[in-house]
Amino acid sequence: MPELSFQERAKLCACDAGRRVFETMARKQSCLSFNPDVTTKAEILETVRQVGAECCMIKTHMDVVSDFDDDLVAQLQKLSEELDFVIFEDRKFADIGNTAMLQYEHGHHRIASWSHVTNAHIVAGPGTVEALKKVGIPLKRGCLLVAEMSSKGTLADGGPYTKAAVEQAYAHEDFVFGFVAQRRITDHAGFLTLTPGVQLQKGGDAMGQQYNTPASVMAKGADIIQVGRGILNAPDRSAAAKEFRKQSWEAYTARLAESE
Ligand code: UP6
Repeated sequence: MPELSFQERAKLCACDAGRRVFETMARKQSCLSFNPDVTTKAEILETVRQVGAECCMIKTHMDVVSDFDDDLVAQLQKLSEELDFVIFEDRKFADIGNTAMLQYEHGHHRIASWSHVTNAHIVAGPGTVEALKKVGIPLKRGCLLVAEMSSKGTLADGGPYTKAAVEQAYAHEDFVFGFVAQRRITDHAGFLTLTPGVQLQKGGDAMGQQYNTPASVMAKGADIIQVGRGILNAPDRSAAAKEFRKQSWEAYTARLAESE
């Protein structure tokens, strides 16, 4: 099947937030999502200001932020407009439908009210995503399903579990627009693949994370490379983000050229 551009794929995506992601990638020429996994509001905003211009998406873990408040959300939203990126709260919902729905809409973080995109595990069965969708659709939100993980020994490793994620995505295309996965897992061009576990050199950390390079994950069908410490711990974050952006965008354009 010929490889389609992100603009063309936006038209095949049935989810409002998903289309916004594809369109942002095309407009900005960026396949880079950065996760500032830091624990204070000031550090998050500082790092996003440093690298947001290079990114199509900023992925957060608000439950690690000690001083989370509404002002952090307001400032992040403002930066998302100024620097043109989509906000993705990596909540990895995994509970029964009713609980996941409450967690998405309520509580300290009220994720659905500000995050364009969130994600979910499929371990509890289809009820999780069905319930999240009830909250997310009226707000034009979107969801990625965690189909494969980057960590050593993961049970989400490409077998029947991963296939079940694809089935759940097809059943909810207006809300689910893709996967967190290590490679492309469906031919449906309206679904997007976001791949975490990316650094400029192959390797890992001391706690089971496994890293591949931008070019190698893009060759396996990643559309967005998810990078955290590869940028966060770099001596010049902005320069590092530029390098990740360049390497992944070049791999994307090469993929398009090869399929012509
Ligand atoms: N993440 C993974 N692997 C997965 C799914 N999600 O690493 O399979 C998330 C982590 C972290 C980020 O929760 O926020 O992606 C990776 O960060 P790092 O680049 O600093 O390892």
